[in-house]
Formats: sequence, structure tokens, C-alpha cells
Amino acid sequence: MYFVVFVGPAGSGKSHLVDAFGDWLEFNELTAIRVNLDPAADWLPYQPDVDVRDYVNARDVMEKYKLGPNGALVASVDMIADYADKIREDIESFRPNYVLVDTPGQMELFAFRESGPEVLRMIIGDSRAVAVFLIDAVFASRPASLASSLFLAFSTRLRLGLPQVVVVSKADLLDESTMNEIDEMMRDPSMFYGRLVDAGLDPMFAEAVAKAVEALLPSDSSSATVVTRFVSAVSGFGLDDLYAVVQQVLAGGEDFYTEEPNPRL
Ligand SMILES: Nc1nc2c(ncn2[C@@H]2O[C@H](COP(=O)(O)OP(=O)(O)OP(=O)(O)O)[C@@H](O)[C@H]2O)c(=O)[nH]1
Ligand SMILES: [Mg+2]
Repeated sequence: MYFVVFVGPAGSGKSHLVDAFGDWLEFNELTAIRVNLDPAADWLPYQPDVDVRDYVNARDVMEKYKLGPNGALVASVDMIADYADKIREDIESFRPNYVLVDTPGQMELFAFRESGPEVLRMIIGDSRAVAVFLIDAVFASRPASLASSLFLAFSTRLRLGLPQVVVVSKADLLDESTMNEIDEMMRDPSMFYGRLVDAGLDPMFAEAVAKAVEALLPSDSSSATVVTRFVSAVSGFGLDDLYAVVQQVLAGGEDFYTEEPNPRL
């Protein structure tokens, strides 16, 4: 049983990708379950097999404790800890190959607080897990937004302590030349530097940013746990690539899985 945890900013396409990737796995005769870990989710594009809202619902928490939406989400994520064992049992009862976990988009209230990563750690237990971090295509196509999204991905990796695959989501919105340009920016620091300066960034800062991205985003995919792929939940583009890289990280040799699964931070 492998866990694939989808993380990324609000609206980046996590829920749709959980659905589309689940369909892809099922089409390829693997079993997958969809787990909703967002206690504030209003509507989901899929029918969750395991749903945190059966235990904690942010809307009820809001009313009961007279909290605003952010306070209610924080309190709800804290409360999930009490049900983590139960959620793990629910997941195990399906005996799936893959457990696709959808997370709340308010990352500062989930990944960047104590209880979000802790809840994930409890649910994942000693199973192997990988995080898929989504960068919205619209952000990826602007140099400064791409850089800030990458730093958010790196921060998230620090918080979750999981091997991480970075994907550009909603790739159906990009033409091939834009995809190539995004790819090049991430693989060639001098090109990234040039694009950041063209976009108006101070050259010294742009240089530091390009160097930091180069250091943090290994270009050698054979040893990297952070690899970039383009995916679309709408067209299905790149889902086979996503599977290949996820599979490589999870089941490939120990070379690909050098970190403890979600260690206590
Ligand atoms: N064009 C395109 N739109 C997409 C794709 N995936 C998601 N969207 C749209 O992007 C919006 C957000 O998608 P969600 O899947 O709800 O994003 P999310 O990350 O789960 O959002 P939160 O749960 O609010 O954090 C919706 O309007 C989707 O229709 C995609 O692959 N292509
Ligand atoms: Mg969602």
C-alpha cells in the first residue's frame, strides 16, 4: 500500500488530479482509493472512499465553537489527530495498491502548522509515501511566480519530510513552446536568471534565486526525489509520466527512497 499525497496552494488542481490519477490507475488495473483530508471541502470532483468529514467537519466546528473559516480549519486539523487511527483503519480495509490523499489548499493552515504533518504521519504509518506538489500552469508560465512556487514546494518538502515530485498542473492550458520554456527555466539557471531580470527583478536577487533553484532542484532525475512533470486532470496529459516517477520514488531501488517515510520533524 503506497500513499501519494497531493499538496499545493488553493485551486492548484489537487482534487481534480486525485480523481484523474485514480481513474488512470484503475484503468491500468491497479486499485486506488481516494481519501479526502480536507475537513472544509464543500464539494469534491470525486466520491471519496475515506472522508475526514465523516469525523470532523469544519463547518460544524465553525458553528459549534463560533470560529471564523481559518480558525475552524486550524481547530479541525487539530481534531483529526484523534481520528487518525480510525482513518488509517478505514484505508487499510480497502487493501488498495495506492492511497491518493487530497489535502486542504490553505497550506499555511495545514502543511505549515504542527498538526497537519503530524496527522499525515499518523495516517501513513510505516507505509511508503510520496508527496506530489502542484504548481498551477498559470503561475509556472511567469518566471517570478514559478520561482516563488518552487520555494513553496521546497518549504513543503521540509515540513512533510516526504520525497516529493513537483508537477505543473493544468498543462492543457499550456502550448508546447511554453512548456519547453518552463522546462528550460528549471534546468538552466542562466536562462532562469535572464527571464527573472527581464521580468524586472533586481539582478543580484535574480542570480541568488536562480542559484538556489539550481541547488534545490536536481537536474539529474536518476537520483532526484524532486522531479518535474507536466500533468492535466482534464486531458489526462502526463498521467503516465506521473505514474512512472511516483512508482520510481516509491518502489524503485533504495536509491530512490533514501528518506524515512515521513519522519517526525
Ligand atoms: N484547465 C484545467 N483546469 C483544471 C484542471 N484541474 C483542475 N482545474 C480547475 O481548477 C480549479 C481548482 O481545481 P481543484 O481540483 O478544486 O483544486 P484544489 O487544489 O483541489 O483546490 P482547493 O481544494 O480549494 O485547494 C477548478 O475550477 C478546476 O476545474 C486541469 O487539469 N485543467
Ligand atoms: Mg481540493
